[in-house]
Amino acid sequence: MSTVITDDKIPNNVNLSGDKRLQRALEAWQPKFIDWWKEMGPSPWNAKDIYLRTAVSVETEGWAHFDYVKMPDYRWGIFLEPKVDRVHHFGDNMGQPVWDEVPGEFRNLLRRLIVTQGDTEPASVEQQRLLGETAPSLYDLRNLFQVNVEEGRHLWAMVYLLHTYFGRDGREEAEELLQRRSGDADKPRILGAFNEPTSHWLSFFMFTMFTDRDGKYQLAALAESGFDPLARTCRFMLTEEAHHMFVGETGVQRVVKRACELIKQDPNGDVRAQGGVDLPTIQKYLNLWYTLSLDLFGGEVSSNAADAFAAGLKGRYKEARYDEHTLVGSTFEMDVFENGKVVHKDVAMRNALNEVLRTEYIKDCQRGVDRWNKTIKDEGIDFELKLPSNKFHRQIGMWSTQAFTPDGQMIDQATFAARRGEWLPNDADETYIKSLMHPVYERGRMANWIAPPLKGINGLPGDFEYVKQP
Ligand code: BYC
Repeated sequence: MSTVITDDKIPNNVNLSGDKRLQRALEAWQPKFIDWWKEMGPSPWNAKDIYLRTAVSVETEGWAHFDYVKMPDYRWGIFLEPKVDRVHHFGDNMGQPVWDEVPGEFRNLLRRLIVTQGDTEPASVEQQRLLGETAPSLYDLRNLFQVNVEEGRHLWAMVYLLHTYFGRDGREEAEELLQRRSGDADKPRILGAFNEPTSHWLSFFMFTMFTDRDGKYQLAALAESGFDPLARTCRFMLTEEAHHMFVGETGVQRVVKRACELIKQDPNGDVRAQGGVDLPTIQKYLNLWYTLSLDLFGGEVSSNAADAFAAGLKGRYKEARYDEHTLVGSTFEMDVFENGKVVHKDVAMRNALNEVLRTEYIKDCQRGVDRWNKTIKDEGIDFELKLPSNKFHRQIGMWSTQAFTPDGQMIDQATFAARRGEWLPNDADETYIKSLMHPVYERGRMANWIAPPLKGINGLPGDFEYVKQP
């Protein structure tokens, strides 16, 4: 099962050629995917040689191959972690063998989870499609494309599941994944953050820091699934996801570092006067992308989450760390919004599982922000970046009906509207950040608003020609 077939049209370790019908169906989807890539991906760069990592197996050592490749020729493959004996380890079916086929009663629930996951992948490529015009260096340009092609592979991963296990419905869903468009009024992507513009590199770094990190937590929860093909698929996707968050966290860290350097260079400590991104503006973009990403965990109290856990389809982050796995009768202590007031109370655990996952995610985000603050401190600057309250600027869930300040104070909507531009990027901030975005495509050079990376990709130097120039 783990043998990789690379000479097929679609590289895979799932013995695709052993199921001719499925192989034909996926080979029929492949040109539609390529058409979508050419229309909605980073099209002007399709003819360039990019130094990319391609997944070639699921072995821990040596799973990736690095070489120059033109993006439309990227070998998007289907890779599942090898099958091992597993039983349901949470929910109502604890101890029963995991499923290799979709159980009829959970078909819709499972399809919805897979389609929602799949929809985010092409959405992010669409959101980022124009960033190649303004990358701050060849290193960053290459990282953008690495993230893009791997999101494409993650789409393949979900499409494989839809085609293999959901028959005609699955094939229709796979078509629709290529038809919805990020930000389109008539056929938007499913989840909020994936319809937001990512129109410059500061947003890209915040997106890969915060939104890709939602991906880590959602994939980890699905990697626990009692639907074994989904679990095995998501486990391998997590391997690739780590680099995306690295791009985000170190990207922001480099912008922060440069801001600190420019504070010291300017007689008035004015970063903008020196052509950099000032720390208060970085805070606003952090506020924006963090809160958009908090929404991706769904409502705080959710019967969907309870159903998915009970069925054994979606677990908690690293389920094995917990002592109890049925969660019947247990509760989670959290803030809820009741009769216009914030109340701290116990909520039935199964219904609180979106909040449980979000709580783990928040801790992980905080670790990243702590590292950014260490950079600021090491530069000798007195400033601290902060994660805003989980109630601030929410559009999904119980906090979405009420306005809050970034430190969690309840306020009326008029006050929020009047102060919004202090907390979230305003038009002037957007205009300013966009004014900094000019391509820097000479080897080893970096835009003025960002510090160089500590090291290059795959042990190569920072001034390597990551994207071949004509
Ligand atoms: N925007 O019971 P509720 C990634 C909908 S990112 C719009 O509160 P539930 C990646 C919800 O669909 C990871 N709608 O929440 C990152 C439902 O609608 P219906 C993606 C939203 O269902 C970067 C209704 O509100 N993976 O991989 O428990 C680059 C009530 O829902 C939103 C997944 O999301 C929203 N933010 O949880 C590339 C995993 N939130 O059904 C990739 C799969 C909720 O009533 N998805 N709604 O019409 C899930 O597990 C769940 O669908 C969610 C929602 C966690 C998203």
